[in-house]
Amino acid sequence: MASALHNLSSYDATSVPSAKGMSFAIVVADWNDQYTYAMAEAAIETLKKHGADENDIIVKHVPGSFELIYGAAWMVENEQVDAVIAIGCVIRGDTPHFDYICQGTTQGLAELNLKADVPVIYGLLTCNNAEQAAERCGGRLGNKGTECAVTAIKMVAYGED
Ligand code: RBF
Repeated sequence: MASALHNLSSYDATSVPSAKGMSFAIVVADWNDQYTYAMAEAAIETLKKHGADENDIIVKHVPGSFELIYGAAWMVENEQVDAVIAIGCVIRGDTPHFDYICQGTTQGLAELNLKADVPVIYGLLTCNNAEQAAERCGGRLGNKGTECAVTAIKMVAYGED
């Protein structure tokens, strides 16, 4: 499970509780949208596959990953959902900006997780290059969106036990 080469789409479907009656918000960053949209699509498909109704899935966009913090907090505050999935993809560039965005976004989402009444799922890809992103958005390492959806369902069920 800890392997960097873990396939993000491979999981034991029998271990996933039914998502029937559960509601979700997905916040998607538009930066690197060829990757983030693929993740969002996979997340939606996976939630539906496990029984969630399409009408119980809210999708809202933010400009970049850094805005996922506000976007996710807004969802927690304003929408009656059982879990929020934050989806973004940061790709290392020539400046240290990458590190600040990754660190800031991660810290913001972690803090929100502590405060929020519902789970906030961390769907931030932090990649050294576009190839690493492609591998995790439907490529040879699966799709991070699938993993996030499964995690969201399990965390909602965790609170219901
Ligand atoms: N947002 C992302 O989601 N992924 C990125 O790879 C990314 N790279 C950025 C690189 C630079 C130089 C800048 C200025 C912004 C970048 N952003 C990226 C956007 C960031 O998350 C946020 O939207 C902006 O910094 C807000 O002005």
